[in-house]
Amino acid sequence: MTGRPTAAAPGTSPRVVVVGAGVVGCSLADELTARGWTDVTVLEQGPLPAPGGSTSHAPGLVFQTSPSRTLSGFAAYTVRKFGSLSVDGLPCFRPVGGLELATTQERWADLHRKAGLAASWGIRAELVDAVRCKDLWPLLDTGQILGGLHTPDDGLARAVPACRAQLDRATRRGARFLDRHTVTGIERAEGRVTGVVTDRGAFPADHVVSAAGFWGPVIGRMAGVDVPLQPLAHQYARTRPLPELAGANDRRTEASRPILRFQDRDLYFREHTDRIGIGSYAHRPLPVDPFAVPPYDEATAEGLAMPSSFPFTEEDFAPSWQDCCGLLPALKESAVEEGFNGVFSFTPDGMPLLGEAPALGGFWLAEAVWVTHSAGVAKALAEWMVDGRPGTDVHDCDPARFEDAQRSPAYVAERGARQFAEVYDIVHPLQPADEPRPLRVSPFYARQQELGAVFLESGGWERPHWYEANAALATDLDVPARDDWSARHWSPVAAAEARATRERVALYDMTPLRRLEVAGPGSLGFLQRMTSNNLRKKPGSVTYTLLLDEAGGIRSDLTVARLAPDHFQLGANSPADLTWLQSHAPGDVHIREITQGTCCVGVWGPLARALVQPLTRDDFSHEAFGYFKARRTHIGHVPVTAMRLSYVGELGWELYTSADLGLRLWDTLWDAGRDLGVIAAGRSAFNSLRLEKGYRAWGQDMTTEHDPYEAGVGFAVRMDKDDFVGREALARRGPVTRRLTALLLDDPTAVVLGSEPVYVGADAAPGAASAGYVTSASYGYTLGRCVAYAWLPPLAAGTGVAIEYFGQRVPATVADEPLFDPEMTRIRC
Ligand code: FAD
Ligand code: THG
Repeated sequence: MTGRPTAAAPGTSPRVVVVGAGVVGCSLADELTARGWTDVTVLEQGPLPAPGGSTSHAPGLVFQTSPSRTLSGFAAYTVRKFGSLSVDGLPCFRPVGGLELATTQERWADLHRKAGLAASWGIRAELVDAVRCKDLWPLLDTGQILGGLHTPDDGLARAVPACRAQLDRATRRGARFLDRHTVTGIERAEGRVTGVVTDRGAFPADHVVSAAGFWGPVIGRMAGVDVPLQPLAHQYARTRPLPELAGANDRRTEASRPILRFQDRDLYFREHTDRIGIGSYAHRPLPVDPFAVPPYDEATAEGLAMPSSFPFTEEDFAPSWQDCCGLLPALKESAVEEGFNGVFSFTPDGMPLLGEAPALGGFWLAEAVWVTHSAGVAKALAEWMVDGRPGTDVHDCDPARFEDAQRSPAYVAERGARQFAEVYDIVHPLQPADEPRPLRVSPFYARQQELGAVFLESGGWERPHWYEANAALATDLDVPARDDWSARHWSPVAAAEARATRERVALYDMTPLRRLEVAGPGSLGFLQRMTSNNLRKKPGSVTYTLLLDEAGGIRSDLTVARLAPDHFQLGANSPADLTWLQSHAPGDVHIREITQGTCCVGVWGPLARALVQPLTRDDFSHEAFGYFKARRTHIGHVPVTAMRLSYVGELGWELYTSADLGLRLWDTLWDAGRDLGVIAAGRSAFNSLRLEKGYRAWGQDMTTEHDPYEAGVGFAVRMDKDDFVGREALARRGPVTRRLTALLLDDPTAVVLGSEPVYVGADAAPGAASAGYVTSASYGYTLGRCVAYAWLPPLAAGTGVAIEYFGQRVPATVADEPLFDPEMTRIRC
């Protein structure tokens, strides 16, 4: 309901149709009816209670810890909820614990990192030695095991009973579950859904939720909505009964030993009474066309157990069987008794698709969701539908997160297959995909290549992280050596680029920065209402401001340049900013994205004025062109919009022009800067400089879960201006109980990267609950120390804390902000 009115009359429960009665559809019906939306119809093509989707055969392993805080939170809720549900006297979740094994040094190090992630997100986890691994799993051959990560609260979800428990409860509250109803069409009028057509009649609806699992793209096509997921088959096998397990498990509860992961061989295991179940991601990707999957009756008539289960391809499993026998020698005397290739969904970035489709009001997606995350996803979506926003930050699940260029079937297929292959890989947070690249490039790309740019990818864009052409500048710098992990996708050349920016001048490619144009007579009033700062200023002014939600949470931070009375240019963050603004805009306001077709270069450093002034007839002095001002001008032959601001905290301008003139702009600046020692600088230096200056990165440092005051951007809120979204909630807010806190690492050679747990109090024991977690971090080359921002309870400057990095406690100190140039002397000059 992102701002759009629902079609239901006030006081009545809107009519919701959910497509699919897998674990997601059943959870959602439960969560919606629990919130008073009782007019819920769940339509399912197969027969209940096991209609034949991915849920019907899911072995139900729930490992909660993930690099994503959002996903870990979803999983924790699933554990709590399923643990409280029971069917026929048996709980729907068995907390047998989880055990991840390391057989390589790299994995062992990674499990230390993972223990840190668990602590950051509040999940119990303990590193254990090989002996303890064998206590937990007596069938293990410990010969090759270096150690394990034991997570006592992980376990087995019983997916089909969990469906039944939630279905029964939702039914008691008024929901209907209609099986053997195949959805064949989605009805729409004036940009909203109005109903669903099935082979057995039509169902009018105010909201339709596609919880159709890997059939999502099929339902999406009926609604004219892209559902960027790729179904892939994944092998699951069960052994014959093992004498070693005879009597080990209760036939009803099936398992007692921890769910087990052997990621170095892409395998996982669980018990089925006296058999072992084995899942493998080791095989070649096996993509499935969701449009070609046979319906239930046809599939079962052809001998398939269900539509989502394809015949086991033994040759794909054979190498894994050897690995299984190596790990669990008892298997040498056994064999696979039955197996199948089960289908489920993979998205280009591995995250679910959760939220309202931007193009169709009232059409919601809850797709590409694991059993693990299902209850958490359902809760968030139900909150979003009923209250207008989810209770936790879900921006990285929003279907609007993908750019147009990331929605092609070819892209989704390639990236989906890669996600499959990487499920158990050790993936560095900066690690880029290999294909399809390059996809989006700025007009400066050719020059960047000539300068030896090392590109990483984000949002489809090629982004230089540093330039090998600057390597010579780094040779005389004393840059601390790094450990193997933090040295990946990094170079000491970044230090030289940061230094050149602080001492001379550098060009930064800002083309991927999302740009929106807002125009029309209602523009000022609209932007005043949508954002927190006061924009009622003369044309030519730029304002840093926030998009808040109704609860006062930070949806985005923007720069807004008033170029003419009714014409604004916005510097934005995610694609969701555009859809949010568009969904609220009155008829006399036109919003469009101008990122594509334009470009931007940041010219920053103490010599920026010396570089730019000779290229223009306009006066670029501080008096004539002040800080946070904008104007149209020419740089040589190139018409530009110049904005005097800098995310790196130095004197300079962002220069915008159309894409066709971009190369000319770059060359003009480059030639003019030669005598000044201009360099091109990349994202690695950029991130370091912005953290020294204390500038927050939306999505990483702050999200809708945070209000502006705790996030340290309260200066961008003007409570005394006209009313704006979120104002009321901010007026009612309580005292600040946590703060985005600047930390400086004490040891000048230490680094952390982000998502690490932070402990307060020197005596915090290993395994103790962390006080908070790092949001972003970078070495500060000017400060000579690593800077980390972290969410923590309010702490006085000077307080000592410890950040856990690969199991080591790294001392750090709470610092006053900003760490660099608090007087703004470098930027306002
Ligand atoms: P589904 O269960 O597929 O439900 C979607 C439903 O929509 C289906 O019942 C389908 O019939 C119905 N539908 C589709 N089209 C229509 C239509 N046109 N009209 C009406 N109804 C329609 N996850 C874990 O968390 N842990 C695990 O250990 C795990 N192991 C797995 C092992 C295997 C072998 C596989 C294949 C998957 C595994 N998964 C696991 C993933 C997990 O099973 C799925 O992600 C999850 O079950 C998806 O649930 P869902 O409700 O979204 O989809
Ligand atoms: N440039 C432009 N737009 C942007 C960004 C950008 N929009 C998205 C994102 N980046 C916004 N983030 C910031 C963060 C800080 C500043 C600018 C954009 C900044 N802040 C000053 C400060 O906090 O001292 C000025 C604040 C003020 O005067 O109100 O410069 O990089 N175009």
